[in-house]
Amino acid sequence: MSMIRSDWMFSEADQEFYRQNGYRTYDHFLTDEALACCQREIDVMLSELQPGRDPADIISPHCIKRWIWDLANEPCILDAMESQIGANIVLWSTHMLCKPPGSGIEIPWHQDAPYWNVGGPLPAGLWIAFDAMDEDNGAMVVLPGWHRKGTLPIDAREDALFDQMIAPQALPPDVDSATCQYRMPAGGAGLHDTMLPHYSTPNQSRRWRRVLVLRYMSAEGDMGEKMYEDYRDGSPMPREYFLVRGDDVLQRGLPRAPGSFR
Ligand SMILES: O=C(O)CCC(=O)C(=O)O
Repeated sequence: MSMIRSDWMFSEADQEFYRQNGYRTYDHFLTDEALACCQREIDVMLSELQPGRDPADIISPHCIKRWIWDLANEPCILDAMESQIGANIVLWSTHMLCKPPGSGIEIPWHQDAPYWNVGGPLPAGLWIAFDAMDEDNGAMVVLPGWHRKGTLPIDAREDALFDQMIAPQALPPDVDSATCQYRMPAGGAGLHDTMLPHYSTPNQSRRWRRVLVLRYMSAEGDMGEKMYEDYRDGSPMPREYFLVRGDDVLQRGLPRAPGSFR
């Protein structure tokens, strides 16, 4: 049974809004049953964290957890990606971004694509909310329309995670009044352009803030290397590229699924 509501789609009107603004949010994306199931599964994941690992660390679990793989392969999600980049689609990353009550990292203003060591046509990142999101628990904030400004100058920082923060002078002087903050019930979602500037604050509420971002690309794109860590024991996990729809047009021998879940 699908985890996505049967009435969800990335309609022509949504696509037009997305092209203009660089994002599109939905209050209702996951079914109620899927939301409850995902919440339980995330609790399991949090209980499996390597001792000492911060629950706010970004983790990439699609080769570990079958349910995340299944979610990332939902046909209606792939349809939405296909409408942006064509029929040959690769899943190359998933990011779980949890912020426990009263904590969690601040993610500074950045654009996604310059970080990633991947190239070619990139569809929107799909940001799925497993908790209600608002200004109190560190929901994402975007700068509508700024996906069309190209790569913005960065303020290089020593910070290991986000060393490509957008230089403050590259943002509009009245940036706070030009932003849009994601606000949605648990089970909502948003699509954001990989060039759209965005940030998020720590979670100042007593509630959790748990999000999964799914990232896809065209099978014709450039596929660079990157190392991730298994959140359960810190063991290295090289990035893998999976052909989830269509053809391996450049005949790179792309697998269609992980051989097994770790
Ligand atoms: O969820 C957030 O707070 C930030 C997400 C993000 O930076 C991204 O999806 O690229």
